[in-house]
Amino acid sequence: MTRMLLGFVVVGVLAGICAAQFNPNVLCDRTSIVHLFEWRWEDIAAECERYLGPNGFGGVQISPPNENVIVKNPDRPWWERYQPASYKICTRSGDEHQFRDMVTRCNNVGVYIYVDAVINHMCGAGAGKGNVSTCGSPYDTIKREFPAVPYSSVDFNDKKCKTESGGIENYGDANQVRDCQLVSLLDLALEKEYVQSKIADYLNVLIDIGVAGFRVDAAKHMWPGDILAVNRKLNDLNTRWFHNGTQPFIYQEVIDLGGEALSVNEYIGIGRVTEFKYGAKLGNVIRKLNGEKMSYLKNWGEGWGFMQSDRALVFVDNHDNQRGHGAGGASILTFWDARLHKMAVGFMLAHPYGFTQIMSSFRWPRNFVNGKDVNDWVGPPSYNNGSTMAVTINEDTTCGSGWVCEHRWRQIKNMVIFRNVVNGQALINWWDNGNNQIAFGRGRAGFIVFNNDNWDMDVTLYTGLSPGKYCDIISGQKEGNVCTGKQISVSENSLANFVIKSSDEDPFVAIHVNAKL
Ligand code: QV4
Ligand code: CA
Repeated sequence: MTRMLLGFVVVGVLAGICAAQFNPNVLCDRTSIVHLFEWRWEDIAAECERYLGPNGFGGVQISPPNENVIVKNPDRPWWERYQPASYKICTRSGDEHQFRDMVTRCNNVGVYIYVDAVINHMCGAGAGKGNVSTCGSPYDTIKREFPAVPYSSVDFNDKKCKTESGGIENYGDANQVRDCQLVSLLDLALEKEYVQSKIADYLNVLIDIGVAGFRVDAAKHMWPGDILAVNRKLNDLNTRWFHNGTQPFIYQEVIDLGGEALSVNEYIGIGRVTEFKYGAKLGNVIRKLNGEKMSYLKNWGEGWGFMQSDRALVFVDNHDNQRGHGAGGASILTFWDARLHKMAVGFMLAHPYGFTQIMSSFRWPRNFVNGKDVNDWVGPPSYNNGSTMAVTINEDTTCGSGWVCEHRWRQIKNMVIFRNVVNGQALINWWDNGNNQIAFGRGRAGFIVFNNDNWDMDVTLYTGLSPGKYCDIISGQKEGNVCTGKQISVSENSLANFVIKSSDEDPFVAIHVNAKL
């Protein structure tokens, strides 16, 4: 209680200082987290130790760890995990023992765990009565009973919702958006102290195990005051890994592309908020849709109508909009458009705006019928019995078995490191050609150049870096005392020549002080 009151004071009085639930809680030389979508806890633990820790990743967003109903039609879709059956830690990703082991091992190498918290609703109304759930907990959606929590009919919003169908019919009505069912998912009465307590109990179990924060799923469908009430009940983080009095990082999923009955501004006092305009607009720019050009990125950030930087959680794509769910539509750049995706992620990680998240996906048999992907539901690589396949690692460090592992792509991994190296440095020395060739520096620590025009680029630019030879971390990287890709010479007066062909595999170049020969 006192802690939250304090939180209020901080928000009100010391605005601008990143405090409490706005702070991602990553180690101070780390600046990004990766969403290991649908990964097993065992694989995440191994990935923290063998890859994420050594390469400077700050943390992992995991898929919902609580028990969900098993959906058989279609066959085990990824989205069944957004249909809770109870708060037991028991899913296709693993059981509680494996979860604890993951959190401990990741925390021990300074890579923290962020839980996708599905607290707006339980499963869909159509699930019926049974115990076909990942841990066998029973449910009865007709009677609205979830005895393993327990929740009963009084804990749902059926009376509060005023639409005839019981579902959200009009997104222009904020009451419907909060009190009615999102795609028939049983909507919890979050204003009830009892419901808030049950949710807080669940989140506190996770906090005590050692997680560092939460993605609040479907936050737009909950009243800000109710989310705040849940936050007030949360414990401080486990002092085995975090400083005394550290609050969980909160980032709320609110899709606000403008023109809705509610806005992200209602949520930025509680914690960070997903800035969905970011990926949608960056996709337009890199795809050159609607006359957009990279030179227009000069005032990227608040200048584009985004929320304030220290409240924003940003990504190029997420698990929804990479497959046509949620918002953003056709402009979103995913691993399916690898070359443009890498440029977008490269730009995001070089630019100081927001707290950055990398998407790490699994491949699915995409199949467009009349413009819609009829396989948008397909779940993670799995065996016939429904269990999720292990992530395998190829000799060249990429992943196998259908796991895409964008975070292991050299260009992306190296840009995660770039962001760490230039952390806190201002964006300076902007240059552009009025079209799609741009360049900018981050203090005297790093410099990046893009050529998204259809012609070759050969320019000499002021980099701000000290003289010497640097390895381009996109076409290669520094290994020992050699560059495996392009090498860039910075002169006595900080100038460097950049040649980027429009046909280059990746038409951008990035250098930083830690990649100097
Ligand atoms: C369907 C119909 C309903 C009908 C119902 C009848 O759509 O109109 O009433 O059948 O039973 C799945 C199905 C969906 C089905 C629903 C209930 O896709 O067709 O309803 O289950 O059975 C994910 C998926 C959803 C999925 C849901 C639950 O994206 O397709 O629904 O999980 O399994 C908005 C929100 C935003 C949301 C985004 C997708 O503002 O909050 O849509 N994003 C988050 C998550 C997302 C998740 C949810 C919210 C729900 O990122 O992954 O939805 O937890 O923009
Ligand atoms: Ca709701």
